[in-house]
Amino acid sequence: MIKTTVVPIVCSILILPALVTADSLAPEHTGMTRAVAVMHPTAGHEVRGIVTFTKTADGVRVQASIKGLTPGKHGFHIHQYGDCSAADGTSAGGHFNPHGADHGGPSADSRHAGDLGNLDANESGDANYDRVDHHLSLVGHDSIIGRAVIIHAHADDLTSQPTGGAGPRVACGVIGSAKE
Ligand SMILES: [Cu+2]
Repeated sequence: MIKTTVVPIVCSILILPALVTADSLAPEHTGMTRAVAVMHPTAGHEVRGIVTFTKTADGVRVQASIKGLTPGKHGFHIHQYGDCSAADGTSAGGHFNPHGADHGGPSADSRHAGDLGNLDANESGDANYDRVDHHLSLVGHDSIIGRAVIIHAHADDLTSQPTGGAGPRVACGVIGSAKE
């Protein structure tokens, strides 16, 4: 009688920690489904806002709400390094481009992973952006976590190499994991 109850208890004590460890290392638990970048102005600018990245069945939904822009289009990219320490934002490096592709627009077949196109600010300098992207990932080798979102002073022409001629950087924000 005693043995039959003790053995299962001992077994669960030994096996449970092993199961928990294996489970937490499983691929579905190492990923994340939401990320956020809080955009801060570079020196001499007043551009601020929030960019969120949400994993959906169809891709990663990118939503941005930005203020303080000049009216019109502004290049909007993910850059390689999550380093906004330089006053002009250049510490974020070039476009995030893990596959060595040419620069292009967001719907181009060949583009940098970080090529999100343009924000389009209204007369008040506000811009909203909402589209589902098929090149971005929140996990693995191509993960955008820990990289930076950059907003530029000028429009991205979507063709000039390697940056679309978007000019100086007016805001920078590091992409971090967010609550699901
Ligand atoms: Cu850029």
